[in-house]
Amino acid sequence: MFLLTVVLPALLQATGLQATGQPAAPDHHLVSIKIKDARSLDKILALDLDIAACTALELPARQVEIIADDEAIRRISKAKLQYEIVIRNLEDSIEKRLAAYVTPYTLTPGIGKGAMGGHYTLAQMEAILDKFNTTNPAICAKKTSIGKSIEGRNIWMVKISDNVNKDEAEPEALFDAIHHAREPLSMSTTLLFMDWLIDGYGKDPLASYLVDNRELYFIPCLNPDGYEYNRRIRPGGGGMWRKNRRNNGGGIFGVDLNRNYTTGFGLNGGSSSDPRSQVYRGTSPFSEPETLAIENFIKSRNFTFGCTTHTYTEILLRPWGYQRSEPANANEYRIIDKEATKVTGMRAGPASILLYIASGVALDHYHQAHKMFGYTPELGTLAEGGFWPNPANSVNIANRHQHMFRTFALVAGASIAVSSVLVREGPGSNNNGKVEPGETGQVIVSVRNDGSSLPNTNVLANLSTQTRAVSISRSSTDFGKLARFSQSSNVALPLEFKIDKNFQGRFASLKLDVLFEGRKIETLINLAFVDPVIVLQEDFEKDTGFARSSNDTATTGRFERAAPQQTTYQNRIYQPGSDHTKAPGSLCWVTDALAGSSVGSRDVDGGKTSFLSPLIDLRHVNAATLELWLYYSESVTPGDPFRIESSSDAGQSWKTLYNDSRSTNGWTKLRLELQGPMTDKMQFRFTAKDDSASLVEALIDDLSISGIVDSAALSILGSGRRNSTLRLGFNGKKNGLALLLLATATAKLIIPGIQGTLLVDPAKTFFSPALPYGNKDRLSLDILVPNDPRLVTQKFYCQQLLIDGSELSLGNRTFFVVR
Ligand code: 0X9
Ligand code: CA
Ligand code: ZN
Ligand code: CA
Repeated sequence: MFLLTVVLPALLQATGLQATGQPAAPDHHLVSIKIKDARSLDKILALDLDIAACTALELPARQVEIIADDEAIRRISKAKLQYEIVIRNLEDSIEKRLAAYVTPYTLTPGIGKGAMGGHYTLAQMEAILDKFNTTNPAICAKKTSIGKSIEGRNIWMVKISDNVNKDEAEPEALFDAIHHAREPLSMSTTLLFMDWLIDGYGKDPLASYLVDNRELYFIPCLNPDGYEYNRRIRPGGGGMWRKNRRNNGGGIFGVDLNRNYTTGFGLNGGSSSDPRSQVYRGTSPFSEPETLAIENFIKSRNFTFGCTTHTYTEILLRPWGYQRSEPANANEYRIIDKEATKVTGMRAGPASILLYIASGVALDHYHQAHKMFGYTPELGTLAEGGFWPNPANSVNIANRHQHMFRTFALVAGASIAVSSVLVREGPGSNNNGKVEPGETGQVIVSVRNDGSSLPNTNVLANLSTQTRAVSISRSSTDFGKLARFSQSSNVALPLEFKIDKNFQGRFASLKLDVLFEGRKIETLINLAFVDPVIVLQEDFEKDTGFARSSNDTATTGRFERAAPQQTTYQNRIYQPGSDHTKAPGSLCWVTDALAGSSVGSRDVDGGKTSFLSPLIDLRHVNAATLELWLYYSESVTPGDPFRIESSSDAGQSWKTLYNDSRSTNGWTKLRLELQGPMTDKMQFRFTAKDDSASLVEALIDDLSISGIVDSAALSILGSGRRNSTLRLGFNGKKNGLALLLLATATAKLIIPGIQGTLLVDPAKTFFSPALPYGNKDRLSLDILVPNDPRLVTQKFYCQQLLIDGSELSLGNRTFFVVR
């Protein structure tokens, strides 16, 4: 018996027969069909083709990707649709592609490697769920079966929360995956989110908060039969089975589980009554044990949120699916969309409007029958491997969508955010727009709840001072329990502080904490009493260590430092014919400088492209801002955003400073405030991407960093690479002289008659000739790093000695390392 069950499927497969006694299904091809107008989409839908992905309908270059056998291709061509076979023999081609990845890979160290072409098998998923539980039983429950599939497999559910075996009064969210058997990434992305919660508990503040304050339920494989079937027909990955394994008779199998829900069942042509169809809805709502199991499970709980994950297209869908309109609370959905897509810039909207009508789908049912928020993310792109991405791409896709999962878990309950923090002069001030020594200042805080329930605690704002000369006269605002999807501000009674009238400093800082449910959102408030100055300026005419990222996924239009050529499309200049710097400047960072020979050539395509600054030491800069000139063109609205991020830990984590899909229609100056304490590992990243079919061009030029610095400041821009330029920015005094101290060792010496501290070892210091400031109060000096291998890894410490008449002062110490 044992032998039979193991050998029989393999034998049947070898002879081209399946266990049903039917000949193996013919291979499929990936076909892309152009949509010229609404009628051609209707035509495609009427042909009942197997749709794999669909570009959002409002885009100019719309297309639908179809999984088609030879017979389907004949129907497409008979219908006179314009099509292209993108991948022939899809399954074979995927299997080969995945087999080429011999290196073992893990999604995270916590989750092992996938045995199905890098994707997890059902048995592996079960083992992973068991491991989650055994290593962390306090917050991750044992897997529980919510029912059996049509072939008798268990449908597993796992709960993650604190006091996990108790039913607590915490907001509940549901995450399910694998409604469709061929969408393994929906499972692995969900498992990665679970892993992050469990592993991050007690370490990561957000993971800990979510585990402590939510009850999160996971069903990572709703369709185990279909999933196992794919493994049987394609053990190395690449199976194209979508539905469950219902025997419809006549050798025809499967019901589309995502057409089998009551809400909208069978309406508006969004499903099929033909058992052969890929969107066969079944004989009645919940005719299938899998959908019935999840429905009964949802009825037994009190969910406010349901995320039912699919692949692919890289789009976020919400109700309605079955009719072309939005539900009454579309505004609440829009608030969630905005946060959920912040990291990826994914397009979000009603499924029926963005894609096509699909009826009897889970997201509509979650919304209508269970009053949940219902979302379907469609993860990944064809370029990344479609339904069966390579391991490297899977890791990428799963990681970049984690912010969305975290957002969903958050908005299932209260999700408090600070909308704005404004500082203005208080009563009795001189009304010059600046809070100055001797005056009172006010802080106006606006907070909002972007989530679907009241917080458990009141929301408080607390003002404290970081500077001794500032005293706080009103330190806290109580916003009460902020209602769901509401905003509030303390404008009627602002927080108040006073600055000592004898305060001599250039700069003071305050801290504002917004507190709720044991969480804290910190905002630093900078008060400047002198004007900020430019510390570093970069026109990109030389190589100062800015470099393109090695993680680019774009296939064309990647960033380079070059002189741009003009590109025009429909009378609009997408790429200007010159940089922003005054002549003789000519270079800037641009997404392929050459003019495209035709529309869409040489612009960003097929993914993202980034360039990064070198690491910059900005510890001496207060209230720092990044200024730059941007020229951004995107042919559709809303299109792909251009993003600027900062890191204070050498690129380990990033904070978004700018994320906007709007075209700038010319060179535009951006001024971006850098929050938080500056470090010696500051870095900036600039990213253009084109996930949708549109024309994208981005150019950056004339960048500068400004802030408030003490006397004799010195800043360095450069990678330290041999033969590259190091740019030194000196801040001093008009008519003064700057001396550069360059040393190989540090010290800490007070020298009588000199202000400040000597921070380099005088015995190991070189002095530059004196540099005259003339009629400016800043200087820029470029040094070419010598091409001397003996200097590699040598660290040089630098300090400015400023000579201003008879006054001498020493500034901050900074450094560079030769590479
Ligand atoms: O068709 C589906 O079930 C989903 N797409 S998939 O390619 N993963 O099969 C989309 C469901 C919701 N979409 C619409 N109502 N259009
Ligand atoms: Ca709990
Ligand atoms: Zn799907
Ligand atoms: Ca330039």
